[in-house]
Amino acid sequence: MFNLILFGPPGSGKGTQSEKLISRYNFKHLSTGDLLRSEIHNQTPLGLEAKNLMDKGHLVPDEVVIGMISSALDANLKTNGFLFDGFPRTSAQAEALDKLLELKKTSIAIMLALEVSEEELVQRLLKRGVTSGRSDDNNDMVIRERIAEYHRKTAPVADHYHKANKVVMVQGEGTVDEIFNALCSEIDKRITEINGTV
Ligand code: B4P
Repeated sequence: MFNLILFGPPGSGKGTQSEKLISRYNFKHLSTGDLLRSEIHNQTPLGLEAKNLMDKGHLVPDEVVIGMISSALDANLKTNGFLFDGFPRTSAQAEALDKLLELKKTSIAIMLALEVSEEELVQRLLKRGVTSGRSDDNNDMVIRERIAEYHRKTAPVADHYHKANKVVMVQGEGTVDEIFNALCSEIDKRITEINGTV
């Protein structure tokens, strides 16, 4: 199983690139943002709690997202790899993910971290807010709070994987195809290393 984390601040293109990557590599896509929006759409108690936090630009509690990921892993054991998009977002989530994967006798092969400037992030999210109907995208203050949450709680997650030598930084500004090609080249390199042909 080849498992990868697509990492980066809100609006860095994780969702955009994930769609293309799953179609090329046939990974199982696990996006905690999508899973939470589906709970909100279905008006479940979990969705109502999550919406309240997401609309303020805050993260949803660790136990909620870890529970969602644990169920999703169990439901997809036959995949040839997972693409984690927007997860893990805290150090506690990263530790939980390592343990869940270990139980399944697998691990993270690589973390690809998209680098995008703060002004570009804000512009992209405001632009998406015009058409997406996402309430966390149409307010400059909420977007900046999401970016602040990222610096406070999510950026340290990269250190966790740095220690294991699994992080590769990728330029996240440019055309979608340029960024996609850079991501594919890093994935292909890692697959080759793992297969021991280098
Ligand atoms: P997410 O759904 O994960 O999404 P995101 O951070 O908004 O953005 P992403 O990086 O996927 O951006 P995208 O590709 O779409 O999170 C939403 C919220 O859910 C969080 O704030 C949090 O509250 C909660 N949550 C989710 N996971 C959680 C967790 N694990 N723990 C706790 N809480 C959690 O791109 C954005 C825009 O940029 C798009 O409009 C796109 O078209 C555009 N774009 C993409 N690439 C571009 C490029 N190269 N050039 C120009 N524009 C580009």
